[in-house]
Amino acid sequence: MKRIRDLVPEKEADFWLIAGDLLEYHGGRRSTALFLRDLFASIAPIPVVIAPGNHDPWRADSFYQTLEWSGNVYWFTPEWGVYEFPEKSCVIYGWGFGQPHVYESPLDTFPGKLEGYTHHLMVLHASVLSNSGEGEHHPYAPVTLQQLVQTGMDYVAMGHIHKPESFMHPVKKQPFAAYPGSPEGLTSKEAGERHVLYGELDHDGRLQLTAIPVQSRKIQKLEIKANGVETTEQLIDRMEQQLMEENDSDMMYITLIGERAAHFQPPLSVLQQRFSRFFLLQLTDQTWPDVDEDKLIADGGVWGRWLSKLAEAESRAQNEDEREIVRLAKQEALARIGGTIR
Ligand SMILES: [Mn+2]
Repeated sequence: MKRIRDLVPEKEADFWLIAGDLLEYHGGRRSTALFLRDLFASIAPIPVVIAPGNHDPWRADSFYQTLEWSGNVYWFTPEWGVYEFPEKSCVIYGWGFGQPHVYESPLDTFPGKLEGYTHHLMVLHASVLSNSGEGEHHPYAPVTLQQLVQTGMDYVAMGHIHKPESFMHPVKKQPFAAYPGSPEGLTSKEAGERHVLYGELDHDGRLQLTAIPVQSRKIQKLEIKANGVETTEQLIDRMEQQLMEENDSDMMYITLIGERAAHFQPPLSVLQQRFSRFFLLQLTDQTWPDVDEDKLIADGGVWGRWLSKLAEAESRAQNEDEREIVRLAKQEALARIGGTIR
């Protein structure tokens, strides 16, 4: 949040638009809200314009209403709001959640644009419905792209979806609405750089949107091949080489893959300690041992019979899904068999 705040004077931004889910109504701490209050006050008089979302609805007992915020902080509420900035010939429209669950389109009640201004911006926490009809079953505050276009905005700053996405205006052929995505990765699905969007709107309504990375740490998903590895030291060497350039501050989700020596099982707790320099390290072992299947089957022991049965299952498989299940079962079986080989 501080890095985002610092961008405001650095870019000489006219407005800081925040499209909701800024903090949690349930479990959000007063100290977090006070931190935000001070942060927003520190850039006064530059306006900070906030549209509450489903996690931070505009409720009488929310920090938005119980704390005193500096005069440069503007709120939207479940009634459509309009803030006029005549010195910039700009109007900012917005709507906010009043409670966590809203299944209607807020744009159904949009009162329309004001006359006499050059620039029209909107801040909105909503779900843009995809044309394919995919996505959540009961999306919060569902809006269509068509509805957004009809508002006639130059730009709609959107929140709710953690994955960055921008929407092209069908006539102007330029982005006119966008989700910046979460500025910090929240789960392992939100890997890599995380951004805020910096927008420049010129007098003819041309919009330039730039994604600026702001994350404190990156979530990184990596695969490391353990092919041919026979000792812990060999594996550590290989991991060191691959992780050499990675930042300590990052969160590493590493999957070990490949066919390794049957007698060698990667010692995850040792590796965990060895690479404890990372802020977080989560190791998953998906290697499989180089078991000599033909020999085991020829020997006729219990392992051989297990593998024969899996081979039968594979030949009986009716389609690719079934074959995939057998392959996964075989990998699992080989891993267990490998664990017993000296
Ligand atoms: Mn949300």
